[in-house]
Amino acid sequence: MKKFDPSLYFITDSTGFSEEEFLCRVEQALQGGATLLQLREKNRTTREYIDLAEKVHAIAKRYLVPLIIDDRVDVALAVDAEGVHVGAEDMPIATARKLLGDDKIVGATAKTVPWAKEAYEQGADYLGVGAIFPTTTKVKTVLTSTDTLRDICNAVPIPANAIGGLNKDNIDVLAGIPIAGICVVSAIMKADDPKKAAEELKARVQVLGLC
Ligand code: TZP
Ligand code: MG
Repeated sequence: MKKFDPSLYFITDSTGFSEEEFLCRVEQALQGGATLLQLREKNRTTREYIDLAEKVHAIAKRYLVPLIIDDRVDVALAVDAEGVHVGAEDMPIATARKLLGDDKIVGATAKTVPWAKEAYEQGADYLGVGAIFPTTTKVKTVLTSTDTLRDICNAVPIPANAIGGLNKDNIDVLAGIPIAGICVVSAIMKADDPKKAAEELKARVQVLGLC
């Protein structure tokens, strides 16, 4: 089984940034200690997605951080990324697994216990659970309670991460829930100083003993 550390999972959003600024922010997040990286692009052509993924992968490799591609198994294969993340409307987990093989990471979104169990049975390596708080990131989601998050963590043997509106000032609500980590977009992506933001989140995650 591939090894990865989901404790501070940074998911990107390049909206509004020049490519240079975006890549700089990704690198700063890794310098600040992000342990897992997801490239999440919604408005690019396949060619543009692959081009950006290659650049992001080159940076991630320098920090020994696995790169997960949101949604697009073809893009993950094209750049030999370490994995893919699929949601409810994306390719089925079992199909992604079949295409990527056992050595790659396949992550999935889960909002209920039955859904989480199904994802595990289909071969998911980790789960993203949320949104815990309302989010300003463009996504089709509903809120998931911390009780459901706890139930999911206890129902499956794979790591489950909390996601959605999380930042250093509100992650205390996760204390005592056996999550494997947190996923954040805005808290790092839109921070004045992404490196400092990642460092602060990492410290908070460690102090709270969340992971
Ligand atoms: N899935 C559920 S919430 C979310 C995704 C992709 C977005 C999280 O973004 P943010 O900015 O950390 O709230
Ligand atoms: Mg998706």
